[in-house]
Amino acid sequence: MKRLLLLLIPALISFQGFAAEFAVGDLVIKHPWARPTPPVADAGAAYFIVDNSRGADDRLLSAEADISQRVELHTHLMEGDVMMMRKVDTIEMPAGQTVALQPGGLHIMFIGLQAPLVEGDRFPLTLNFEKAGAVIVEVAIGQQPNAQ
Ligand SMILES: [Cu+2]
Repeated sequence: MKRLLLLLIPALISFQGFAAEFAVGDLVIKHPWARPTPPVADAGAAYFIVDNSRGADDRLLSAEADISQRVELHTHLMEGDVMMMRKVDTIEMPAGQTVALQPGGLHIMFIGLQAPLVEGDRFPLTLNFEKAGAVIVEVAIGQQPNAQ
């Protein structure tokens, strides 16, 4: 029993250190984050960077989370003079490139939030890539990381 406890301690420490990078196949997903939402907000968004510098062409097919009724892939487009959000079917991850999901651009959209997104909280987000497969990343609710 004592031996088991000793083995568990390093795992707990590394969990508290919180890895802001998540790897799946040749992809590295960096700094998933979401803005806190006001108490009455119905929608929220998450952002991260995907480094595909080592891999072949891939694409993000969908995302899943249990914080909202729907999870969609979105981008921003200019329509006339107005910036509009639009649902997209997939997000391309070209070989040798780094793709940033960031405010004003590509993002993961949560529609029908079950509860407000609270600063300091985290939630799991499943990303389904066509080639690399599925990966669960931990989204940190707070301000945009400096690395972006
Ligand atoms: Cu959106």
